[in-house]
Amino acid sequence: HISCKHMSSSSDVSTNTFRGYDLSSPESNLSQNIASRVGTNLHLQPKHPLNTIKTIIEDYWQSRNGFTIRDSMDPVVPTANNFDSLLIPPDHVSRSMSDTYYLDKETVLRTHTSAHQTTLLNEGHDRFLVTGDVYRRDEIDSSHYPIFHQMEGVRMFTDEDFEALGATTQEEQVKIVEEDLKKGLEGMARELFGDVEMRWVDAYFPFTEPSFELEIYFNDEWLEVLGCGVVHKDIVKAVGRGDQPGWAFGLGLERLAMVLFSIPDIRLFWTQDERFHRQFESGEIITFQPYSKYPPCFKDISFWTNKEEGAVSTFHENDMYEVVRDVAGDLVERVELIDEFTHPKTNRVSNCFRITYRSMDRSLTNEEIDKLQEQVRDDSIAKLGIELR
Ligand code: FA5
Ligand code: MG
Repeated sequence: HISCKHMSSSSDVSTNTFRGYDLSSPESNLSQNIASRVGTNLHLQPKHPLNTIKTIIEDYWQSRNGFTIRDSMDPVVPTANNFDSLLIPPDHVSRSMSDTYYLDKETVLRTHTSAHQTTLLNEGHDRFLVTGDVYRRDEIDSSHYPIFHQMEGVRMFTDEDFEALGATTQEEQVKIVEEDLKKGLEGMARELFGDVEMRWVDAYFPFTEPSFELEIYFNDEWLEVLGCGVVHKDIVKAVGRGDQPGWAFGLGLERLAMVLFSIPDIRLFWTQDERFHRQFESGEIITFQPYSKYPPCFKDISFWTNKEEGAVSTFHENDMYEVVRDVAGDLVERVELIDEFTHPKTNRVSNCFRITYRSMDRSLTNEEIDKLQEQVRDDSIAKLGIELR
């Protein structure tokens, strides 16, 4: 059962601070709504589906080689770890305030578990798995939530490994690392899903070369479940490993769990409803039986953004999603941009967003929804510099 652990987190609404960081500062874009969730650690709650899937994957890798397991590393990290040490360029979109939660200029909520790669390599670990909550400002729908969970795996190779494998040239070694990575991850996917169809897709990450994504065919669709590759040689050098290659992967636990347990909405991982948690008590892979859904309620909001042709635009859709999130929390199911047009004379840009309100656990009253919508309208004016139409 989910405790209210996050109530005791170090966010303080009255001073709008979090662990001493001033969230009202222009250097921060973190809301109390998100800050108060840090430390919930769904992946550590026994029998929670995220914990179950984490355990299956850890057991799989443990049985192949001894991996160091870390699952409680602090999600508050320096930008140096989340971006710089991974060779993510200074102008990369993932660094922008519309995508990432900043506490101050040089401190973020990690956007991926790769943030811990160089720390652990510098500590001397050769094989490790890191699981944790990651944070991204993003759209709102059934498969996107601002907090989700990743598992990172890294395995570095040594001279002895290559001698045993008979690889001498750098090229042969990289090939062997790549094959070991793919074989290991295919085995993991089979462990989870049985006999599934999968495919490798070439990908790009600044911190691996070459890079790949694994997709799994499920419910008539190809689903991207992880990114991976051979650790970039400049990172290997920077952590004092000379030119000995290794591999790394990062996978999304919710994505895998939604497929494995047939969980239809990502918000369900956060519910405290017994009708959800009772089904996972065995700690085994079961098919989730959805309980009755409460009716949705749709509300539209239209406004002139401050985007104008030729002017610097500061309005970003993710800011709108955040306003709705802060007001309605898990009572918002989806926010869609349903209409956008530019006024032919003034060049002003108009947006219309459709908000779907629905609780996972109960029926919402009209009064309650009207109040939420009114607050969304007020906060949009106050925080986004828009003009309601
Ligand atoms: C990364 O985060 C890289 N750090 C992964 C990596 C690690 C690559 C090590 C190479 C070496 P990406 O942003 O694609 O990559 O996310 C990795 C996985 O997290 C995805 O494949 C997906 O399973 C999951 N994921 C990404 N975004 C979301 C989201 N909004 N909601 C749920 N799961 C997500
Ligand atoms: Mg991706």
